[in-house]
Amino acid sequence: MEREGRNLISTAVVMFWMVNLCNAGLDLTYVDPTTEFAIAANSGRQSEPAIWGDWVAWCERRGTDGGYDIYAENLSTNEEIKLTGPSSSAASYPDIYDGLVVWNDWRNGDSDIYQYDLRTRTESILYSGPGEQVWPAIYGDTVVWAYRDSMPGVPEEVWGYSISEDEAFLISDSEGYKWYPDISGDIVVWGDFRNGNWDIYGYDLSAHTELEIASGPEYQRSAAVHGDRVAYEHGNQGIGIYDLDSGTRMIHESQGANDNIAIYGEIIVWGSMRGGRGPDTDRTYNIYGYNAVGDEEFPICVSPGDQGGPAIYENIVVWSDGRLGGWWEADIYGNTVVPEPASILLVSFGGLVLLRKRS
Ligand SMILES: [Ca+2]
Ligand SMILES: [Ca+2]
Ligand SMILES: [Ca+2]
Repeated sequence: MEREGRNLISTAVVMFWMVNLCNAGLDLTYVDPTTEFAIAANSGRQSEPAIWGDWVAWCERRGTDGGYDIYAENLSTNEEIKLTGPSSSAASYPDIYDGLVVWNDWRNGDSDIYQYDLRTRTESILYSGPGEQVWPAIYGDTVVWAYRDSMPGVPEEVWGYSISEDEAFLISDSEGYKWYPDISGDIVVWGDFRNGNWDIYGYDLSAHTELEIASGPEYQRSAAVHGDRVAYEHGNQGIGIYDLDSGTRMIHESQGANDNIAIYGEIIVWGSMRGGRGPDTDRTYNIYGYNAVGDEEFPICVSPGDQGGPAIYENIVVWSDGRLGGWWEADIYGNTVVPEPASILLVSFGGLVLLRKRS
């Protein structure tokens, strides 16, 4: 009886210690290049992947017809679906949340927002209005996008749309360009040129207040949000991480042109060109990750050719990859972020020591 009690205590102590190890930031992260997998390696160009749950959606220029369509694949069943109907040939920038894929689509002349429900297998228009609605992002009941009067040009407004109320609403029409909005919960973030250089602004949909997230002379254009954490491009010097809850900020120093930031939990991913572009094959775009809790950067894909535009859901990272035929023949690849083997050994070793002490 006493022995059983001791074993229980040992187990509890080991588990407590393992939890503490994780909380102390020792759950280092790692991507094993040998577990990489191709998701869409068709002819033509696959790019701009988005991921939620088992589904990955992307923009595809298949073959040589010049049309751009949206496709999706289920990573568990390998089922692939073409989401855009026959009348579309100019669709791009998909995003996905809980089985609903949204994208911008020029089939009606100017860009509108379309949607495909993977649960009911139906495509429909989500929002059609004059001018160019582009770069949609979705979370729950809300879709956000950037808006410009006409092509070409950089958008100058950020809009939101409530799916349940079938109503669009203005989020920001402040002076200056706006860049790729993202949304998580009630928080919308985007790159903003109102101050004469790129900064990061945001909006709290429940408090109805605008948020100045990052400003100053640095080039801060690409931003992403998940929960309370906003990650953003901090010039060529690194990645900024701003905690909306505590108001604290940290800069992870990482030299290179960092762009296309995405975030899930404590993991931030981005495309980076280090050392400037040149004939040297080392100087191409690669995918890197950063664990904000463990304060550790790790490579996700540094294969030959350009890798860019990553997206992340839980521990799965997907990206567009030009290793085989260059950027215009790019494919979609993915891999998983796992605990680094060394930290698994450390946790196991700690547990072993405690068990031996108790016996
Ligand atoms: Ca339109
Ligand atoms: Ca700035
Ligand atoms: Ca391809």
